[in-house]
Amino acid sequence: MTVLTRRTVLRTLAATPALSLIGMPHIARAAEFELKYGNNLPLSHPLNIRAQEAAERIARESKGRVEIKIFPNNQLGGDTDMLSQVRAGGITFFTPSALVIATLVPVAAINAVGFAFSDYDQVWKAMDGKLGAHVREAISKLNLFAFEKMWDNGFRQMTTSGKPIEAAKDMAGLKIRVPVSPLSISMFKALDAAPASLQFSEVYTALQTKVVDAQENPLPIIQVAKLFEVQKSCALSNHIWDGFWFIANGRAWRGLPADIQKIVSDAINDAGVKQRGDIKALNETVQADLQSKGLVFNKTNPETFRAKLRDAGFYKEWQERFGPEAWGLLEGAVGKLA
Ligand code: X2X
Repeated sequence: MTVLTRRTVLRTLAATPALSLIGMPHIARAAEFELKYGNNLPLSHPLNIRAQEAAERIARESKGRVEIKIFPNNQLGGDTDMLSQVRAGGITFFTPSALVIATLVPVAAINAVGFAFSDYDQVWKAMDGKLGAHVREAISKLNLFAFEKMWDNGFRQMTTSGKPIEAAKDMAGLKIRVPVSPLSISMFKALDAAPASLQFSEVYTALQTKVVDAQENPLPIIQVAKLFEVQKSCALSNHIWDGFWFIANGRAWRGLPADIQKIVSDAINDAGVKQRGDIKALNETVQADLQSKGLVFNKTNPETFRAKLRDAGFYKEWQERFGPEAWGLLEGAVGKLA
């Protein structure tokens, strides 16, 4: 039998986690619902800042029953991997861009038709209205749940390490990275460029090693992912409006009690609306910031791009691929396209 001297007692106490000394009620318990959320953006992007806030609100309002663990910046793999994981239930939440979820749900790319939206008023009216509802319905058929409020990625702009892009003719033969999305490939082929699909996780290195010369993304992404370090000029083309759908694995979502579902969806949708405001505010300052870091900006002539897309049959092709209902909803929001 061990005789407990004062010394051994002290040593034992010192090696024991503090919480267990205080007693049972204080021992940290695992949350009843531990939900994982993966995304492809750096922590400093408004999407991650607002998602973190939503996770804290959800923990508070559910009194600790729900814990959402965020895996930012492609920690769990690229977009294609996270899309499989959210379908299989390995993660509960994912925020694919409309372009990316369109590999599963083709109609989801409808908001990304080239030069369709002219401003944010049109965007949010359509995505908070019938067009967004139509896409969410299609997403739900794949046993995924899409929260009502779409999050903002932004109007996409083109950057290059070569000569500036000013008009459609400058696209000829341009090796440009685009997301893994049929619409992006089709659009840049119609512009006579040489598009290559890469997951976002690979973009910085692909530009740095000159596997591609150009890429296209909204300015806040170019800023937080530091793409200005490996690109020279930026053409303000506004060629696609892109947003993120906040989606959940359908089975995991339906498995949550109704009161928890309400807490989670209220927090996520509110955070989404705030995130739109963050991007709007960022849009006021981001160009000056990128300029100060050496990126050279130029305007483009959008009519040359539109004419080229029209002549190449891009609008006609996608009108057929999306079908009359979705195309009608898009044109209802933005006017005639084809
Ligand atoms: O991959 C991209 O370019 C990004 C970050 O904009 C998307 O998620 C589509």
